[in-house]
Amino acid sequence: MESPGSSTLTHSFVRSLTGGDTKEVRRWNSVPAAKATSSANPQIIFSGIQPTGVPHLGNYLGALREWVRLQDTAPKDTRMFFSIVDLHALTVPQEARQLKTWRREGFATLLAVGLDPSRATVFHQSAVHAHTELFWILSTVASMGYLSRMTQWKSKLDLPEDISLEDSAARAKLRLGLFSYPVLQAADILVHRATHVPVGEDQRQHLEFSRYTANSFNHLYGNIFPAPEAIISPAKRVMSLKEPTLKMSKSHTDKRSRILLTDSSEDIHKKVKSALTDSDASVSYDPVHRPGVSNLLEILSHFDGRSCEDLAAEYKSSSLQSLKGHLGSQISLHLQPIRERYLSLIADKTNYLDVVAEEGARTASANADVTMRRVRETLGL
Ligand code: AQP
Repeated sequence: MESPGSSTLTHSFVRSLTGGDTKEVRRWNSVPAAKATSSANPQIIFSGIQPTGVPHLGNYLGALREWVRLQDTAPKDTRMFFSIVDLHALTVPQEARQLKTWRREGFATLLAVGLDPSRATVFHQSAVHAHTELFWILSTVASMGYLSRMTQWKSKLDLPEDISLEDSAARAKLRLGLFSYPVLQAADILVHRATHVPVGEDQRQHLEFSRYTANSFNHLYGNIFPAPEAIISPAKRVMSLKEPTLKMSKSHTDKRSRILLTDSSEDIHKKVKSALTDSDASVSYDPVHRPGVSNLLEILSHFDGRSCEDLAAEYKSSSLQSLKGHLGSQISLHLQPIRERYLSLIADKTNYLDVVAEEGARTASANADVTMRRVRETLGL
């Protein structure tokens, strides 16, 4: 078992995670050197994605692409667990047949983007029962006050951010599962003794809650859990193509607001072409006053590697239309092999996806059981 807080990554590994972002590197380097990576103390990476629709470009740039980058660059003894977190999807009502399809499509997408089951464990959350057992145990230490201040339950219910649990509208709409969602997320992470969790910026608050809950448990019962560190992708928040002040999301009612990893080149071009910008036909990078065109530049920079300012300077003398055309081509080019792999995995008749999922669940269960044995013993169960 890793000692709590032992979470330093090597310098070059971190640089590759952050695309050379020195601020992030400094943050990593500020962790005490005495606890640096060694084979006696390997890192464990965990992350998940909800099967609430086909993953989109925001999920890809904010999470999935980073997972693959970690898989390909992490030290050999780093263990990795990536999950289709299907129990989380139940925090809003789901139609059973639709959820079943999305679970399978989500799983195929994780393999299509490049996760390699011989290197990373890929599994469905509901197939590993230790997640829900630890959820219950952590809920006995989780702070209600902290949960009530979190934003996700409010945004999912279309309630204002400053609403409190005392409000009658909140009490009428709120269900326990949606409210306690961050506790299950903490259990997902802690049951695997994860030291690092690669996510998009929107998950930072949940990661802080996981660290807080791990500390609360450790304080009461002794050092069981490492405090997990967030690895925030350089693509912190990819915005909606139709409402560029909101993040791109699977559940937005307008399908043209997101580019799916399975979209054809024609669909990608159409969606980028119809992206909402403003009345100014020129190109400049100004996220506050020009969120639409700035979002397009940001997406392009995540594929191109150049800064948004450099790209804006290049497109200053040409048109917004040519920026959109180039962006559509770049996205199509990058997503085409993913789409092809995805289509062949979904069409496969050999039960390959089921076999990988079963094997993943076995490996993840074995790892989670190590934690649960220790937790049960500590609690006297
Ligand atoms: N727009 C985004 N930009 C950057 N990262 C994003 N992520 C999601 N949207 C963006 C990251 O993707 C990972 C998986 O997210 P999720 O599916 O578990 O949940 P979510 O954040 O709630 O994603 P959606 O698409 O908005 O789903 P719905 O509509 O169902 O709520 C996470 O690491 C997340 O940060």
